Amino acid sequence: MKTLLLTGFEPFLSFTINPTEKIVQELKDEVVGGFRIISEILPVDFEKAGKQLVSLISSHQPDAVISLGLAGGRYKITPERIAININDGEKDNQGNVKVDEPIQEKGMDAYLSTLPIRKMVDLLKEKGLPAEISNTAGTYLCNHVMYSALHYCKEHNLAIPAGFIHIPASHELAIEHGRIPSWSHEDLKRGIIICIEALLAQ
Ligand code: PCA
Repeated sequence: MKTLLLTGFEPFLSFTINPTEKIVQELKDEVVGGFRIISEILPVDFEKAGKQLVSLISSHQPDAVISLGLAGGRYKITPERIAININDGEKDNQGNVKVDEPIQEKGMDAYLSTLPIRKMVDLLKEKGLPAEISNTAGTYLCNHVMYSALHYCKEHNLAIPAGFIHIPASHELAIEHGRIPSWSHEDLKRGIIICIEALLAQ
């Protein structure tokens, strides 16, 4: 059976819960859209996250890769269109601070997602969940891992769909955080299942 590597992130900054963790853990070993799900949680660490994702791709040789991250403050599920060759932003969980650094010294400036992002958004909306393509994954860890996966696939001629989806906060996180838009865990998880099913139509 085909496999799909699905990653989430640990909590970071003021977000005491990362809703991607629970989704990824609950989908572990499930079969979705014809893929058996391989689940992993990545650290919010500039030195480790990209390397860890790349080594998971290399050891599992999945047929598709989807990484998930929390975009606290967003209202919709947002498949990302593009990852840029920049590490920058707030400190990570190890206290590393990056300012305008390239992720790959000789890497391309940017990579476009190879996931069917338009199909994902159309399907999500068809099934009643708000979604739109995002044209920036930022410059923090989510952009970092998306760039790292796409760079690895390009360098190794791996023609598998790979990319990143940002999700809004869960109610559970919103209760702890304060003023932040949120979705139920069930809807977030259903949204991710729909995104995976969109790969079928490829
Ligand atoms: N979101 C952050 C990093 C980890 C996560 O879940 C981001 O958007 O970069």
